[in-house]
Amino acid sequence: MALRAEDRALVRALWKKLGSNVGVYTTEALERTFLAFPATKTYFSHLDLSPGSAQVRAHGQKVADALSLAVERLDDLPRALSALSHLHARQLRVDPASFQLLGHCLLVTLARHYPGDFSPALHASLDKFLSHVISALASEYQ
Ligand code: HEG
Repeated sequence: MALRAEDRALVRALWKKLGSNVGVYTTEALERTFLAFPATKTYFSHLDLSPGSAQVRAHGQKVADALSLAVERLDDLPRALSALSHLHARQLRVDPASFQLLGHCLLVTLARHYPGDFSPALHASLDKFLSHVISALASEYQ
């Protein structure tokens, strides 16, 4: 489903509000993913995954930067994320089904930190945005 102008506006406004804290929330989303879906930890056996780990925080910041790039390039997501898709598909060999799990945990994290903003409309728009990101990330798997 295409992102409508209203979806883009809501996602961009939320991202503006998150400001420099995007990495804080992606890190929490990663921690939730590892707890709720422990099989995802197998890809990170070379990292320290203990609570508060600096390595998880550093990885969370990388994921945050990729998502912020996606917000900037909503019209061009497959191209913006093609190198990252290639990396996950060919080198990291991450099961693309796990992208949904991280997306879900990010949605929960943002809902928890921004309860007042999290209207059904924002929920729906963020869900669509994350679906677009996930399908762009999955594009190099075919
Ligand atoms: Mg991935 C590295 C983004 C889901 C496993 N991931 C990365 C990097 C980025 C990124 C930007 C760094 C790339 C680089 O160093 O060049 N990841 C990213 C996004 C999403 C995602 C935007 C989904 C929204 N990744 C994801 C999931 C898994 C995973 C669900 C596994 C369950 N990513 C993974 C691994 C690495 C990256 C194992 C390498 C980590 C490292 O060795 O530092």
